[in-house]
Amino acid sequence: MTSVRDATYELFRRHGMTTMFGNPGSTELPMLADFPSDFRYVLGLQELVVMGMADGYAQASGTVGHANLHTAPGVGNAMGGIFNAQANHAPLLVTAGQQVRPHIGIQANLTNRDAIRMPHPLVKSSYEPARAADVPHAIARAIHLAKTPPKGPAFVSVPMDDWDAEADPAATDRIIKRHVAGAPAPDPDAMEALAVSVEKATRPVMIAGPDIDASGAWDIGVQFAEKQSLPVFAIPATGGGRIGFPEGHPNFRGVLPPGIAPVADTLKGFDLILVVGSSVFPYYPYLPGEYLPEGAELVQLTSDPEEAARAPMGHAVVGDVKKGLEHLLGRVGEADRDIGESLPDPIAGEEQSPITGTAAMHALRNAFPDDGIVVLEAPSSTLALRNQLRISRPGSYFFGAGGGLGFGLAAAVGVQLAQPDRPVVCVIGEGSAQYAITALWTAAAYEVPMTVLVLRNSEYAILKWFAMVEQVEKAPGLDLPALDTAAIAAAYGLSTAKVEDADALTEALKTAIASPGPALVEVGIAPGMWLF
Ligand SMILES: Cc1ncc(C[n+]2csc(CCOP(=O)(O)OP(=O)(O)O)c2C)c(N)n1
Repeated sequence: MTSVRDATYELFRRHGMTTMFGNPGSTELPMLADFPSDFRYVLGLQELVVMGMADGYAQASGTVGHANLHTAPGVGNAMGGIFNAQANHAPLLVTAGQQVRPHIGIQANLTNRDAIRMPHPLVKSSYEPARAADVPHAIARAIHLAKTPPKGPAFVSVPMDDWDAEADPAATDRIIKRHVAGAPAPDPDAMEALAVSVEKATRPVMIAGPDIDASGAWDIGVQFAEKQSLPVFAIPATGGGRIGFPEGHPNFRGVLPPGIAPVADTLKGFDLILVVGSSVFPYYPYLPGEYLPEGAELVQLTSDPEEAARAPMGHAVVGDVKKGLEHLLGRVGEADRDIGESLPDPIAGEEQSPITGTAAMHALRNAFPDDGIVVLEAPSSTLALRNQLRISRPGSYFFGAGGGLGFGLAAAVGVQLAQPDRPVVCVIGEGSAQYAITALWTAAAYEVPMTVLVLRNSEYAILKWFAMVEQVEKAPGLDLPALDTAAIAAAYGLSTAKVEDADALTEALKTAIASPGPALVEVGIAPGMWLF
């Protein structure tokens, strides 16, 4: 007899999903029984961490990530991470345990009484199979959905007595062998019209979004921008989970500001705004005004019909971003437009003590290896990092596009596991680090050689900036005195260093990046918003 468990693990094998991130409970143990030796289980100590690790792993490996959660309370803990995963378009299978079937009706302890509804608005699908024999099919369905654009998390709740039940061999065989190919190309007529618009435009501009990198279109985007002499901006940093264009490229013009009016202001003078692989736009805070500068037309190319439908202005073409850019590249001729000056080289700014966020990011620049990957969650230094590092390789930047803290440390573990040969540096505020601090335990326990750079400004600096924007005075809870993140990390088993000046920071980072195990460097920085 083939059990539901054996059939499901075979399904995972077929999809290359042999790494499982989880936090086990009694309701998950039957799934984990006789855990096959060709699988790797990565233990997270809390479900938000499990989600972030699986999210980073999925995005950086290009496979479907798998997060296995404890029943209702575990799904509850994971919800912020599920929110982030949908904003990141991270292809994720999220499974959760459930009480044995005879216990569900009487709502015995730990029953998830409405398992399907619980994660509902945040996932592409949410399902609990009607029969044990349907479990492999339900999980296959979730995997296919998770990896079909727009990618995202799909949820399956599995009653714990299902795993030892007998699978239907014929059905299982059919299900395991299925492929679902799905990255539909945009409509050729719409692409033809777009190509004509680009060629006709006097001052076109490209706005690069995260799906360029995620769809593997990095080089094609660069070739297209060069062929048509397009200046390129990145979408606002608040919502871009990945970088879509090399930020050290001569055509790169910077990161768009995040508010409605400032975006229109920055794009003044352009007549065609081509947004590729992004929503339009992940605005925040609310800074109302005109959405577009006068005389400008906007066209968005996105794989996500929902992103296309909800945009407040312009037109949209829905379809695979890589295929869309390939179409444009093949169709347009060379254009020699005057696109003005490249960005000046980043500078560290004047020395001061404590150092600025800008100086800290400059120090990181001086230590950052060519093949390095950044995972970022340092709100008041986000722009300083972008403007100092000018990351210019694909797959080298991951950011929690949803804005839910708890992504950074956890995702860094997953990214490093997916990319063991590339140095991963997680740059994180000391406040943000606390949301998923137990990810440090996983990094130490599994000898994940990532580096963590903690920026300590002893406050929630970004919230003080928001208080100014929102004209809020005397709000409590914005200071963080006496958080000793290095001491916490040492207790979890990381090697640690604490530094206060820029040169020492560069040296400490070089040592940490070269070290074979996980290492954390904490630096004191001045409070404030660091934009350059
Ligand atoms: C789950 C969650 N809770 C609360 C917030 C609100 N929030 C946004 S930024 C921030 C402060 C981050 O502090 P820190 O990491 O020290 O960075 P800094 O602002 O000082 O740069 C908070 C609490 C959030 N984004 N997500």
